[in-house]
Amino acid sequence: MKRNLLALCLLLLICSQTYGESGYRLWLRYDKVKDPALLENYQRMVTQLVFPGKSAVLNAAKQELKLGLKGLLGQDLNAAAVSPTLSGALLVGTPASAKAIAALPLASKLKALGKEGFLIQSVQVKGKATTVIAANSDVGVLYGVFKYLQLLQTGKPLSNLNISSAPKIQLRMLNHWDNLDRSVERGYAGLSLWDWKTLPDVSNPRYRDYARANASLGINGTALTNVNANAKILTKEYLVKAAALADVFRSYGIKVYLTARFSAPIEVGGLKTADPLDPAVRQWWKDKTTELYKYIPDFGGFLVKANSEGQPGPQNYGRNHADGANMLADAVAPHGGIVMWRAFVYDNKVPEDRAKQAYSEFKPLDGTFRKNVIVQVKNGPIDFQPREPFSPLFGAMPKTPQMMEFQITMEYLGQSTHLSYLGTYFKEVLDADTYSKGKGSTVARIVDGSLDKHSISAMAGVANIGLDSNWCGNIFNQANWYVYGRLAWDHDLQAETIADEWLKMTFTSDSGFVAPVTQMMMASRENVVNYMTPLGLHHIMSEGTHYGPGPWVNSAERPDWNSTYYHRADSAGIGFDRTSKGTNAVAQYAAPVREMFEQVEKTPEAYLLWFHHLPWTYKMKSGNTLWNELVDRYYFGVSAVQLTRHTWAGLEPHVDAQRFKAITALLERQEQEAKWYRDGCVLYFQTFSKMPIPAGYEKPAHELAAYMNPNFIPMPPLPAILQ
Ligand code: BDP
Repeated sequence: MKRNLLALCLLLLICSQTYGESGYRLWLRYDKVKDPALLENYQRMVTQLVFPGKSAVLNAAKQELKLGLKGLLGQDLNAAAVSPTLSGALLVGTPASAKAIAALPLASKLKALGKEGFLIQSVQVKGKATTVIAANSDVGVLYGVFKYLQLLQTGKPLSNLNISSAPKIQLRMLNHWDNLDRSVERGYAGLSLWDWKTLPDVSNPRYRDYARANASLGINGTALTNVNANAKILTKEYLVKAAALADVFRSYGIKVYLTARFSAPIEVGGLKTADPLDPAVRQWWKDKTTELYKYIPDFGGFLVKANSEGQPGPQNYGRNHADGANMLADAVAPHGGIVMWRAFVYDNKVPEDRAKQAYSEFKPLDGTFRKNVIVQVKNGPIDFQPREPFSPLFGAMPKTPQMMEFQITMEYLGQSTHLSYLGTYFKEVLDADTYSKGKGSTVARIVDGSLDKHSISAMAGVANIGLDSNWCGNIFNQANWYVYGRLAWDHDLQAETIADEWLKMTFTSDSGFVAPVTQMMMASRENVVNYMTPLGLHHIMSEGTHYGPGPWVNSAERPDWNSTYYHRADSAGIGFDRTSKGTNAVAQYAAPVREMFEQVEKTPEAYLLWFHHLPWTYKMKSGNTLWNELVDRYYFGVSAVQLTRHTWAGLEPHVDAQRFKAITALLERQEQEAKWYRDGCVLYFQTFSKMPIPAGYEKPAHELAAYMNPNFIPMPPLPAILQ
């Protein structure tokens, strides 16, 4: 009997560890504080919970706080008191929910925090040392609670607190490219979380955990469905399912948005046309929207991809993007909804550089959109490449609010197998100066609405989340969800600070771990750029899957899906001439950015081949020829991944076995695949340059033909015994 019990306990322990260390808990692990002195100090500082109020959001906040305190400090506090009676009380709420907060002199501070901000402050209440977490709204309280738990998770002091924080951007969105059959377009972490079959009857607890994770970052909107939309989502059958999700998310301050297929009036409405100026079509959208708001009273609005990559849109009827967007905007306006209209448009029938097309179509429409339309612009002019200059649309439409679309799912950066921390990428774009209104007109200031004084502002990240037990396919990809959310809240934060925070919450606060891994993360995206698309190369990946090298792709269904369209390598040189002598895409940027990209000597080398076609012997700043520099970068990218692997291998004592092994295996794979990109690209470009790979570099393992074979699989060399 005793032995059975022991075996059972052992089994339970193993199971809980297996599950626990799979990565499911993300950065909300709440394991007990390890350092005994710190734990004791925290326990002394948190003796009582004063958290009145009963709204759904406050209940969610309370539940989270209790869960966190129980896990981190081992304290099971009840929240019954209405006013602090002990030193070390934690007083939480709004002036409306907690009398003790209303009685504190916080009014002016709270005023500055707006709807969603919060403060965490050390105060005295009737002589008792108290920490107050206060906000103007219940959701602000929830955000404050997460911030407070983060302080404990990251080992920060709890005395003399004086924190206040408010989001710089109003709508902080995730875009899920999830289909109704649960496949996820460009998803690399398993099936969609949304189980359309069992909704609305079954509410998977995972929906709540998803909402918790988002709320911990301040994400307050989620577009549930793919931009390549299915009109069925707008039928009653699916609206009740979406409503069930909205019911779960509401307690975490998250609104639901849906993608609207432009031809829905025909496909599910039975009309003959979807012409946005047709009165019957306009009425259909109004009625549909009214119906929708019956199911989801706080529905956020529509996200639309129109006249892009074969999707229907207003241009099918000779109308423009504003006609289409405004029709939907009129339908949602009475309910307080908005329309996020994407500017990701290009057409191979238009004989113009693809990089110029979004600007050419949208800029002339500036000032013609309704107030509740926001134009959603991808970070660069092409398509989420490992590196792109910022899109010239940012700043070019001052009368129209523009939102950022980042891609968290790394379609072009190694998907879920390569380590590439996107914090540095997002910052590079947000901090870029467009000069649209002179120096200091950063992309971030356009997106947060401050530069042109817009009343709505938004940012979207294409989600990397799926049913995988660790949510993102790779533990390190959780950091990309995390950093996206943190920057959407505050784009002034540094990528490094956020990496440090995430590591401490996700793994451990040991500096022997955090310091080297932060460095690994900070370098990781540049490594990917180096072994995939150095010096401004872009869109040279394999066709369709977008995984693996494919600079040779030249027979895609559309010319602008060919790699050769982008790199333009020939015996004279390589690169896309977008200067005034070429396609003149540079003219879409404001001065002096335009001049910088026009002149080869002024163009940062990171963007060189994006804007210039240069001879193989062109002399680089390093003194190298362009060819040698290109090869150097490719090889450097691989060595940097080797270094990363090496660093990681030394960190085993700091990490649980399950996550250590998973990451080790993926880094090994990344190294093999980095060589695959490097060798495929270098050998292919060599057929034009006719120049040798400089001495000292290892030779590619195969001939070019092997890499060009679509069935090529990059594998580590077999152990001698199996060869
Ligand atoms: C491209 C993806 C494609 C998306 C498209 C988009 O390859 O699957 O539908 O972007 O953003 O990068 O609409």
